[in-house]
Amino acid sequence: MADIAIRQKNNPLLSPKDLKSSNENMIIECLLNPGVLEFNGKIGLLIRVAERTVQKEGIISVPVYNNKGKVEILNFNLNDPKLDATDARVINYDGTDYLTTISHLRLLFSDDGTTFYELEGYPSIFGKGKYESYGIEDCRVAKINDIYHLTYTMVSANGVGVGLRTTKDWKKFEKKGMIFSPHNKDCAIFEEKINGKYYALHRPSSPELGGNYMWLAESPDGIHWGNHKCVAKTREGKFDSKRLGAGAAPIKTEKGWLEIYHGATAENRYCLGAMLLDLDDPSKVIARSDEPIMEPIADYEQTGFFGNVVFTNGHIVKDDTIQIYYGASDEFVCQASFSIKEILNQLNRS
Ligand code: MAN
Repeated sequence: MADIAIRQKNNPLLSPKDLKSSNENMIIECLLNPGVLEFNGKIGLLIRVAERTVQKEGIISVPVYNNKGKVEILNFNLNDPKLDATDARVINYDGTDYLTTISHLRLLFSDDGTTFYELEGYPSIFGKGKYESYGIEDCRVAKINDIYHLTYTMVSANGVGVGLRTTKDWKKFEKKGMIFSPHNKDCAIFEEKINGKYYALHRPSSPELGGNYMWLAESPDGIHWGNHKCVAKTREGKFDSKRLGAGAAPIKTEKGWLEIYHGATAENRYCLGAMLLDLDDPSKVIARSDEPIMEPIADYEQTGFFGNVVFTNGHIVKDDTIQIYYGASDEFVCQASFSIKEILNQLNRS
């Protein structure tokens, strides 16, 4: 079997019932896909909290932020022929897509890596303005020198793009705006410069010609990005046949930059794979897993808000161990570990 993840026995570490909703009109539907950071000797998870409005019989209600940053609720009749509500994550009404939940990012800390708590004084991060009116999601955290770079998905009716905010203390944040315009997500910035330039993996989507492929961009300042190159495409018949996207910042090893990524099939089965990028020129892929290094096989990975999903965008690396935090079934936050050596061995065999 290809799955080489060692799952934490206390999984799931966090479930929707473990946190309080952001206000009394909302209920937490899912906790998922945390960004991971180390700060003041603690491990921090920047968890995506997806909330939904309380539902009434015969009606589907969806939340959106208005221009003032307040949640507004839109109601649609379930038997309205203009409504398509077949996907748990997104509905379509008369040609417009709406998310069934709206996400914000909540910071939790831990001293042992498995028990997490909220600390007063560290605010949640909410979407604001017309490019985040459907919320913000799936944040990657890259620490460059002493500055944390947060790259996250900005969601609105205008499309899905990548936003950047920076912070040093997790209390004050600087907004740098949208760094990759729609449709784009899954952006992971490398934590050190290569030959004097910043690099980032990102995932534009080009449905008519091309696909959901992983790209690399470079930048002189970490804010303005160019010289885009396509580094990895979907592969027919494999676990990443429909889409793939970067996880967290690539890990520097002797053999190259190791990137753990997610790959999905047309049936929306999300697995994790790995690829190795050249240390000097990360647009060159040296090796890539033929089979996933992790698959949704535990019951909490198969059943939940959106089942058959393991999705990671955050980890801690200690010597040979990568401790990933991941979203399972788009509902739970879990943890698993990999040996770097073992991943590299598996890549060699591919
Ligand atoms: C999207 C991602 C995640 C989510 C998966 C699975 O591609 O952006 O937010 O976990 O779908 O639903």
